Amino acid sequence: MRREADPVSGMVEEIQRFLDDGKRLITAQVSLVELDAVLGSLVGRRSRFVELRKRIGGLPAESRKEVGRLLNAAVEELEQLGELRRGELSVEERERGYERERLDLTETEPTSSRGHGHVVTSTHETLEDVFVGMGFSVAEGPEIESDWYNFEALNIPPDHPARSMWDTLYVNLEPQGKMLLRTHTSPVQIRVMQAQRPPIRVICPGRVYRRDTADASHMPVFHQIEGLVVDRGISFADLAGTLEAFTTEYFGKAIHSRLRPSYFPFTEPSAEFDINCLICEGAGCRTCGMTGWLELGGCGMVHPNVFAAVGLDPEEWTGFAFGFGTERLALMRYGIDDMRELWTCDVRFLRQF
Ligand code: FA5
Repeated sequence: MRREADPVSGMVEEIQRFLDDGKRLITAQVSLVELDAVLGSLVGRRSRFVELRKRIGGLPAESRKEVGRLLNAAVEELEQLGELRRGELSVEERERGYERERLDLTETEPTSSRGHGHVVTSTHETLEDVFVGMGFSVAEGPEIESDWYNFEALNIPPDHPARSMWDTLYVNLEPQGKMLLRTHTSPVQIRVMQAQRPPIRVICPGRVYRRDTADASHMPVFHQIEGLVVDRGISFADLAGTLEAFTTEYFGKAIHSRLRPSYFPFTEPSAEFDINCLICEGAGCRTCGMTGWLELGGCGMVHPNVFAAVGLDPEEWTGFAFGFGTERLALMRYGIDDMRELWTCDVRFLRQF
């Protein structure tokens, strides 16, 4: 037969369990926030203690006082233990905070090896800064061009002998058809004149492609920077003055430049723009082909046929254009004697610039 449990001793056992569980929980907490939550569930307003106290009312009257005293003693013990643990945890948390905020003056940052722009990129950027400072804006065009932009609009019809100087790779594209890797940045002149009315003062930097064999001053892939000025009453003197101002700004006052008569189908008259070879100082070396001068680019007054191709009246508008090789400028500026060095991508070399 099952014996009825004695409610008083059952309650006493439960208070003991409440005390044991409480002690274990309080000592197990590792943060003040968690400790507060545990104390709340043990002795707070909606806690195990409040529940036990309610149940004391259901015990026989003669044992209520004794059981109540036991419960109060258990609560007091848990509260004291809670205070003790709170003190310990506050010290630990403060120390952890000090540790976090401690400034280790012996700590060293590992040095990172950040790269920087290639010398051709930084040359373009410097050139852009110089020309923007002179009132030019910057335009870009596609590297794969049509025959019309690269040749015909520039007064180079299909049978023109100048085409052989600028031989290049042709590609078939959908839907454009036969296209070519542009041989110079001059097609961007055409695109700019189609897109905006004069006055125009623009530079066009970019990559170009030719069937040239790599040597100390040539590469099959290289960069140019094109310049175009169109307005009323522009003269050859404006061209010479602009190039002189650019040379002084970019190379310094000591560097001389010269214009040599030349021929380009899209300019008339045309000239080559040379500066003193900075490597041999005019004595002659393999970079300047023993001449003492290094050709930087071509220039001239915009040909009337080019104006006609873009619908500008050559009687009303005049202009000049120029095109430099960026690598040649970089060689000159940094005293590098072989253009191929720029393309070997040896970081020990590139790091110097
Ligand atoms: C032209 O490309 C003309 N479009 C320049 C021009 C623009 C003339 C506007 C008149 C008006 P040229 O083929 O000479 O011209 O090339 C211009 C410059 O590019 C050269 O002076 C040289 O500095 C550079 N260059 C030419 N070929 C190479 C090459 N293979 N490698 C590196 N640089 C080169």
